[in-house]
Amino acid sequence: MPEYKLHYFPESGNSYKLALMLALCGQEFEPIWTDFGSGVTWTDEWRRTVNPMGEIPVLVEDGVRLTQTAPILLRLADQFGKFQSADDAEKFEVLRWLFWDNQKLSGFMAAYRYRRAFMEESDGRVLAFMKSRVDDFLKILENNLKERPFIVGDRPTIADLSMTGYLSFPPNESGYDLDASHPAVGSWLGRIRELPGWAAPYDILPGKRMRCYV
Ligand SMILES: N[C@@H](CCC(=O)N[C@@H](CS)C(=O)NCC(=O)O)C(=O)O
Repeated sequence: MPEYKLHYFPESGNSYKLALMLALCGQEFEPIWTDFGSGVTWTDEWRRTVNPMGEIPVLVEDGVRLTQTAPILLRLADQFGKFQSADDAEKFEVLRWLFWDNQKLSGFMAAYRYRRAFMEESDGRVLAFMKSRVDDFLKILENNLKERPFIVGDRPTIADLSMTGYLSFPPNESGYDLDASHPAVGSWLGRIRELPGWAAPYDILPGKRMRCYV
């Protein structure tokens, strides 16, 4: 079995995507807590030694550093034979939603939630713009999940694990009570929580937390 180390910080939904996938595949990892709030990932030293893209998470697999959650999830799905697509048509769908999630849902939700909950001051106009984008993306997700139990059909795939990344944290951080505002999304999150081995973000991403202002 490969040996994994995960560079992460507890509030990172992108880190949670990988931690959750590893947990659901029965894999352990060594957590490497990163002081994201202090700006360490912006330093030349961190970028030279950990990730030139300046991003968390970084998964180290048998000493090899891997970044970008979408290709990492694809790789883990192949390695462990779990949460894969059944055929080429489904693979296209999984990729389509992974790209959408990275650019739209997770991309905006991550930045919106971070500014809203973990920054002492935030520009109200920036927050309002980001929220309007997140509102639209959640509507798209809700409509998709009204039609099917999981993102691309009857079974969970890595597209589901990617998209739950930022939606599994306590509701006060994002300000969205999804069970009330987006019932199909809320039910889907419930189905994900029932997967054997599921764990909540702050239970599998341990260590010092950032100050939460909301
Ligand atoms: N597409 C990337 C997104 C990673 C990402 O944006 N990570 C955040 C922390 S959760 C980050 O490091 N942001 C720093 C920045 O945007 O400069 C992935 O899937 O790994």
